[in-house]
Amino acid sequence: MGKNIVEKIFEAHLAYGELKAGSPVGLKVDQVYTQDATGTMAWLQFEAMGLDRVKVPLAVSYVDHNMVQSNFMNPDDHKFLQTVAAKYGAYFSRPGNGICHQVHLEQFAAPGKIALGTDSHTPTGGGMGMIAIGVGGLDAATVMGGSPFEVNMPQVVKINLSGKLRRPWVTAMDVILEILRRLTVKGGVGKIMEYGGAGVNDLSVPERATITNMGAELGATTSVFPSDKRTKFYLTAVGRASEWTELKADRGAKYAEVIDIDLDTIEPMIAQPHSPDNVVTVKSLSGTKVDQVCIGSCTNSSYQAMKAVASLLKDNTVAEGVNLLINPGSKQVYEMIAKEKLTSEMIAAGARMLESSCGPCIGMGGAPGSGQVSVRSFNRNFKGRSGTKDASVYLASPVSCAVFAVKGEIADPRESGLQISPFKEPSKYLINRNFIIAPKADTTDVKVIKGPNIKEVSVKEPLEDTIDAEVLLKLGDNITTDDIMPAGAKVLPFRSNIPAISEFVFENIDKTFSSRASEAKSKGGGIIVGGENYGQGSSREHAAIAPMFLGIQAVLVKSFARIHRSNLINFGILPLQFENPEDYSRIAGGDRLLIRDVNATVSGSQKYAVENTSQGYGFIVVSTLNEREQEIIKNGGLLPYTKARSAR
Ligand code: MIC
Ligand code: SF4
Repeated sequence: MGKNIVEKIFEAHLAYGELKAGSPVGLKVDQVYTQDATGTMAWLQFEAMGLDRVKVPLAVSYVDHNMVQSNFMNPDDHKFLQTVAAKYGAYFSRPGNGICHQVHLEQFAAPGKIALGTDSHTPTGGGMGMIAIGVGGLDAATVMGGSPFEVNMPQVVKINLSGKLRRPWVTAMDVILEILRRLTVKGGVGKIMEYGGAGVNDLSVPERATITNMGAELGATTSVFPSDKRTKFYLTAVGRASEWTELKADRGAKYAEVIDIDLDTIEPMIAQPHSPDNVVTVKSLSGTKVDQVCIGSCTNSSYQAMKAVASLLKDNTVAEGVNLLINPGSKQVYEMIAKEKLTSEMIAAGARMLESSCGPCIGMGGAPGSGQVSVRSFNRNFKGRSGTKDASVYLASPVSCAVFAVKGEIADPRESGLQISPFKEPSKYLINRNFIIAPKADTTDVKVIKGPNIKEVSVKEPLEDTIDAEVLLKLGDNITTDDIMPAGAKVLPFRSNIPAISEFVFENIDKTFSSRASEAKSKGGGIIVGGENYGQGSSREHAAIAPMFLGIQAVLVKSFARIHRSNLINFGILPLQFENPEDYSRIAGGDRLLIRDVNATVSGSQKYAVENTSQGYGFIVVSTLNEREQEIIKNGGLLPYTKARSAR
């Protein structure tokens, strides 16, 4: 029987299990990478395992998020990450070297491999024909410690591309925005998007990477393209031709679903506030005044994107009412555009050039003003993520963004009257690895340096047999990890300090949450109730560790996003779902919920009888834990579970 690409890669890496949708499979992982905002926890957890060296063929520690350095905390984290990488045999990508996903694509991504990253946009590597999956820090640490990575086998959906993009005004960003419009932020949950069809050939690796990167916003486990002559061309151009292998689906390969996209029909698209799937055509918003434009992020900061932007800005001026911020994705991209005098076109037009880092995408600077309109070539526009709660953030391609910056308003780029020079994919990129420190064989003399803000990882007690807890918060659908555990310049410096960061849990939704939770902790703890797709967005495990620290026992929702569900389990919070979604509307904030025989139910029927003792009625909730997850939950999380196993 013909195989699809996902089956081929999974099969070649299978440690245990069966490639049957929904059942757990263990995979041998080739590469693991961390970024600084999630990496400090991941590396502290790795350190706690007591091993001498990482047990994966390649590990990389990147620094790209916490770059504002308004005090000692960020640079202390950087020093820790540098020394811990040196100690345990990982590469270190120095601050300034660029956004992890862009650098990884340039330097390490290779077809046919499996990579994990402690960041939800790790699927960027899918543009290179690899399976690249975003995970929580503890999952990454366990895999670096030599365990296989366990995931429930996703369904494989084929996105069948035909035709050609109408360049230069229509870009890969418009393709993924159109897919988000059709499928929504829940459309990819439990699925891998595998791209195929004749239209694949029209897209370069960086363009494919834009599409797989933002596949994260579909909720998909990952997305992957074939490895073909365009992949070979790119790998050759970045000096890694020997890492190319061909990878394509067999004729007759089976898919759970096939979605057809004709590239010829794609128009410039834009996501409106406050969700990446709230997509319409750019044309339909023509005339909307713009205050800020940001170009960059791991989605759209390649050489190709920057070159297009520079060419549009050439001999133009950023409109009077607009601030334009640009962050090239990597030092290599930056160096290359500087050499070609493209940065001078940007600067001359009035762009404010930022360093190669996440920057405004995660609210590390570049917040828009009150009530302002900001259009960004980024991937997420959740309310408040920019740092300004009442800002209206839109998402569009770098080309569209540059047009808006010059025009001062949203305008169909095709009718803007601006010029853009044709782009030819370079056959040779500038290559400079001087900001990547390679691992050394002998690490005995390396000392790991931890600043005073770096605190040990908190651990939960084993699961209690009775949960009698208060509903501390009742939320709607699509709650993001930015809602649960906000990021931004104020909060991100506390990523290595759980007691301190816990004070910010749900801060943008309910300022009293952390104090109420702390109060409830001694009286049985708290429960959070939510709707569909709870925990969508980032991989930050702080959205589970901090609630755990505050005494949250269970999260009860209609459905979960994948990475967040795993993070809850890893930190011992019971992930529960309504058996009958209609019971959601009966619960009120402040109700007390009572569940008995929790341990037996976790390893038995997984159907829990819940008593709402405040309102006096009962209902059923379920969990869908596989065997390993059941044991993890009972032990109080993955760390105590691992300890218990190794003590056996
Ligand atoms: C994000 O885009 O939200 C982040 C910041 O990159 C997160 C990781 C984090 O919270 O550190 C992600 O996407 O996983
Ligand atoms: Fe960084 Fe933004 Fe990409 Fe997250 S989405 S990795 S914050 S650039």
